[in-house]
Amino acid sequence: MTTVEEPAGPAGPAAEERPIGFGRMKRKEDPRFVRGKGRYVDDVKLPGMLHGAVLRSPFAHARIVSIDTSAAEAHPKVKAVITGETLAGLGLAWMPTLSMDTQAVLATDKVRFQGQEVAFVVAEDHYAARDAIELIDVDYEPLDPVVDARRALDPAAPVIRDDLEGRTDNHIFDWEAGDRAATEEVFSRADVVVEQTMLYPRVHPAPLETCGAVASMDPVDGKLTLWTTTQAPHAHRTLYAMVAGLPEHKIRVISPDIGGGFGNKVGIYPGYVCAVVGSIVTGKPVKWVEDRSENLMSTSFARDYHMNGQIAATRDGRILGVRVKVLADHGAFNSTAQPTKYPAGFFHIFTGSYDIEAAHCEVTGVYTNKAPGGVAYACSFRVTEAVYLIERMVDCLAAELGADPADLRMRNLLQPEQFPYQNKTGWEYDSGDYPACLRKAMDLAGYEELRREQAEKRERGELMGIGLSFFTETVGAGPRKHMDILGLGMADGCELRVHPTGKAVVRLSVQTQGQGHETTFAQIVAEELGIPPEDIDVVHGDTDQTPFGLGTYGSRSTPVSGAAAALVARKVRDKARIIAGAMLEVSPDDLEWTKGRWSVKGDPAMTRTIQEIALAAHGALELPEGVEGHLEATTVYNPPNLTYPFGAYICVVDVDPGTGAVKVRRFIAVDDCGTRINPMIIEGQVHGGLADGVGMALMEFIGFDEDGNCLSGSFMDYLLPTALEVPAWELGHTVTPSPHHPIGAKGIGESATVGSPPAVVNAVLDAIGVRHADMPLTPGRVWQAMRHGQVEA
Ligand code: MCN
Ligand code: CUM
Repeated sequence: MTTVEEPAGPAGPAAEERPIGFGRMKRKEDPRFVRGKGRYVDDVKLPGMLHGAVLRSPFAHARIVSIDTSAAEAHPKVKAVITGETLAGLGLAWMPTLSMDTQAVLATDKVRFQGQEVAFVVAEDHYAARDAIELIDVDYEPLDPVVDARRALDPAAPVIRDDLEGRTDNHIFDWEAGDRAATEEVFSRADVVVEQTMLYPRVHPAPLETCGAVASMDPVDGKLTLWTTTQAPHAHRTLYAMVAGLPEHKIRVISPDIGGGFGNKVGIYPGYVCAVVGSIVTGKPVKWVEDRSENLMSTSFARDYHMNGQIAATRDGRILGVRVKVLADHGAFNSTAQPTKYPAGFFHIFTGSYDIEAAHCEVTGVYTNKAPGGVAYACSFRVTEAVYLIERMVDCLAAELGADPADLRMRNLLQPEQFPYQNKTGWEYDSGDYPACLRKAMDLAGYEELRREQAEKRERGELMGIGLSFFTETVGAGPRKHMDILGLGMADGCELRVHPTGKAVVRLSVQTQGQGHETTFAQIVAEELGIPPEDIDVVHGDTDQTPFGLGTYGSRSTPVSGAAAALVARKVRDKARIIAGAMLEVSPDDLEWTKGRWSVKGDPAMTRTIQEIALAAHGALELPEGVEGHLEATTVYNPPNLTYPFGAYICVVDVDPGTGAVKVRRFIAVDDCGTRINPMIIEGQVHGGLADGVGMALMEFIGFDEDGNCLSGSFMDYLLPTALEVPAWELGHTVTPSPHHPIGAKGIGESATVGSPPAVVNAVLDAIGVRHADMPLTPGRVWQAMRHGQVEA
């Protein structure tokens, strides 16, 4: 890895130079992980705990004629067999999805995708539960499945959701953004219009830890404790309360250590609900943890967007407008996660980083006989698809105009003086210096030299490609007046308590899955209060211990909860000022703050550290009228706007002309996430995201055959990139603070996953001289593209 302008290497500075605030610092959580002391859901073992297993549908679409559970019930180790019928008796056969649809917890009438949950067995051990699901006899009557979204609206297509009243087709929603008439107008006067159809294929977040839950309903006090892999513990608790009719204060959701989420752990899966019901009916704790195939085949997928883009420009390369039509495949139940108002998430940021005159998009969502979910996998709520669309379109335009893709981008990027910038579909970009960022990436890459090398290689018949992408994300949902999930507003609480000895605990509503929150949130408080991060404990992932908030996804933790943490610390600092005034017998107005202490202006010897103030706040000191003792505060942060991280990526590939195999030789990523809390963690986030991007561009794909059988149910078929497929990343950064965020920070958690796939694809297509081929660019597809031109999936 190469970095620019970072003072220390990845290991971070020695302990004595550790920052009290922002800067490189090793992760506080890592000592327990590297010692194997992490505590994941599967590590939870309770006395008398039983084990659940899910029976899943072998068919993509079939009517359930009958279910015979007698043999399974007769198994000596089986304690309960739960079917949709059992659940229907409790009013729990269906549950609401995050998109206000309903999803079968256990199928009663039909199965609608391969891998759908049909029955749940609770047994003394995991093996007995798995054995017993084999004993359940389900009589299915197979139905014609809808596998290709492009066939879903065909009048002859079978209706998948006949459970929904009055439904006669597979249509879910139509949604549009931008200005159709203005867009038509700019297209009518354009010199050049380029059109391209592309599929962002179905991929999967594939966290190393699969999803699972341990449910324990205490029959005495009626309290349900649920250890579960969730990115949003509070939202889950409220939903369990609403759906199951359990009192919310009698539910405790604990999200322990999580082995990767990537969006996969945002929603509520039938297995969680079954574990809860299993515990209620047996009176014992019930553990359910899915296996790899279950995770890949049945939990939240990502993407599956069929897009048709058109870009209009002048002959000399000024982009005038963009319009897009999308067919969105949402699977069998519409359970995508996104703020209610936006059924296509934030796809309408597809205008990208360019100064264009008009834009319009139409998105149609349809049901298919595939696993539900969607908008997972470091997606920033469909920003991934939007960035891919515009960055491929710009390259298509460059090809049409015979322009250099870097020049064309540079020519059309928004200029620093245009911020805050109102884009043509309703977003207000907060800040940026795009040309500086692109220039930096080009300098790091040695862009001009690379083009010369490419030209020489071409002469020798060698296929080298250089691909660019420039992305703008919108992350950090709310504000709450525009953004909610199932009616829950997207704002986050935060509580901070400074103990008498000056150590502190900060309680968050967001939940880390590997992003290092235990470190970075301590650093935010440290920056504001001057208490060393080691002395600040970060508590999260337990609804009994933390304030309400909507959780971690859409890279919202830093933009929303990070702001809350800074503001709650400032509240504590303000209170500390009053107490310091009382201690020093001066007016608080006469005090000034330097990190970690309040001092009398002009008399630095008259000073009290935050630790001294904390002790006094709990002591005998007489406090001014109306000032309560102790040193703590709470806050709820409702963001005024989202944050707009951006970046310029350059990928260099070599393609083997004989096999179509792609070697990613270099990858240069310059990111701007505003103020950088912990550069080492940021780099880790970017490394992971870049690997994701290479994976999606070249290898990852959830495929189906024409009967709707999932062809990607194992890591033998669903290929994840390893160290062998990725290069040593070359990172750089620029810093454009967000003007509305208390510490100027923007999100970073999804930037690289969002920004990198188009750079890789653009590089491969540049190497082989083909305008478009759909991901994943496997050797077979590249080979086909080299021979036959465009390849669409
Ligand atoms: N950070 C920073 N300075 C900034 C911005 C962020 O130091 N200016 C730090 C943060 O404080 C945090 C990390 O970088 O420790 C990521 O912050 P943020 O961008 O706020 O993203 P979230 O914490 O909300 O994480 C969510 C994001 C999403 S949505 C997916 S998907 C994804 C991602 O994080 N899933 C991940 N990165 C992941 N990384 C790991 N290891 N595991 C996952 O499941
Ligand atoms: Cu869309 S994947 Mo992340 O937002 O948890």
